[in-house]
Amino acid sequence: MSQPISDEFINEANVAQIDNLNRDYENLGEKLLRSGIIIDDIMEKAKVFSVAVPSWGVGTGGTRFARFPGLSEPRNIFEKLDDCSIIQSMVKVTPEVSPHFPWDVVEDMTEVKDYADNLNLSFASVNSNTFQDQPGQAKSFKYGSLTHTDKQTRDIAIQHNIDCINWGKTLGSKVITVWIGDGSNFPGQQNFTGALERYLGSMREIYAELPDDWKVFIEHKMFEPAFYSTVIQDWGTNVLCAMELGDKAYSLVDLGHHAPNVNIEMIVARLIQFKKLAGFHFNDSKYGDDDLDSGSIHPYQQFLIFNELVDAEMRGAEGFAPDYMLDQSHNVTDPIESLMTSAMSVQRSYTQALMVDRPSLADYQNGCDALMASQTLKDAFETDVTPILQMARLNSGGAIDPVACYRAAEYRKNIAGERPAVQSSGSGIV
Ligand code: PSV
Ligand code: MN
Repeated sequence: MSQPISDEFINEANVAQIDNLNRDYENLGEKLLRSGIIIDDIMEKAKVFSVAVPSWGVGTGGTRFARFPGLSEPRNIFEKLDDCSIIQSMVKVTPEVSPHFPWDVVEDMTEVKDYADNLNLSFASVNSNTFQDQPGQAKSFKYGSLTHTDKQTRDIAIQHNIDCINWGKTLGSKVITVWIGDGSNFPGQQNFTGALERYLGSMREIYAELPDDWKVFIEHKMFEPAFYSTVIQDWGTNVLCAMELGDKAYSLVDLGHHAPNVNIEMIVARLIQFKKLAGFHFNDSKYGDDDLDSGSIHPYQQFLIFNELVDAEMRGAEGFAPDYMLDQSHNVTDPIESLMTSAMSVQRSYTQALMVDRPSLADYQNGCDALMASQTLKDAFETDVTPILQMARLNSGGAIDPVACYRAAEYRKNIAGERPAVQSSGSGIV
């Protein structure tokens, strides 16, 4: 196991910043109190916020063109968990890891569970992978998996999802997320209705294997790897399927999986209203499914999504219990740094959304005052909640400035001997 960054090291790094933080926190507290907001209440909520880290996110990502390996990359699920524990030790909002199978499968999955227990990490949703063929696979997924025209191929994909549920049971997970890359590249290549019927047939078989306390999350995506049509292409198809399947099926929103400029916060509101919101794969994008760091391009959109989520939380919307997860690919940054800043960015949006003066917003909406309604949201978004997030981290034993602390610890350099450089520089998503 890699040498973790110790609590003492984090505490020492914090010492030099505590006085400034106390002053900043006090000033902000005073200012917020003028609007009737008690800063400690907000800080306590920010403290219990949590967003899961994807196991594949700690590896250096790549594009279709190339992958440029980084220093001391994790080579297996155990080393990925080590990196996840570094992230958690700094930011204290990422106690869960979401594994991807078969990438993270080992012969005895109890070893993975024990290893995570030792690191105080637990497991969020398990993710199946039928968008790649595995070595020795009897039938190929080149032309589809759960929706393939050939039943034997569909059966392989169904069985893989059932295997994922079983691995997830060992890990203590309660959710399987299903994303398929199935679709077509040419008009006429695929019968749209037939493909969706086959999808539902396959998903019914998977659904039947869910333990009583499990859920299945359906993830849609507009395009890629299929470039003309994708079977589960948007939230409409997604929620129709979730409704067809039953109460344990929910629709997951990956922020990169929509057409440009789609109003994602409105999709979120609709899914909440009909009790079908599974949760999120947070990331950001400029052009398509870019998998950029959360909040790096559209922080206001991320805030507006949380505005809907906090609205539902405050009014106690029935069945509202979304799962939060990051899903990003880090091609040019240290994945640990990107995941830390992304987790904090998502926590920031949540905290800003807690600042919204909801009674005033409702009055402006009812009074048809468009300008002031919009300004009410802007006021919350423009509040610098940094001292609240820093204080929440400090009180949880994390780092006031996680990136600076992580850099000072020279983690990658220290473990380079244990993790020889990965030779491959080929392309790939993980
Ligand atoms: C597909 O683009 C996706 O968003 C799905 O969540 C996959 O499981 C993940 O990325 C990793 O490829
Ligand atoms: Mn995703």
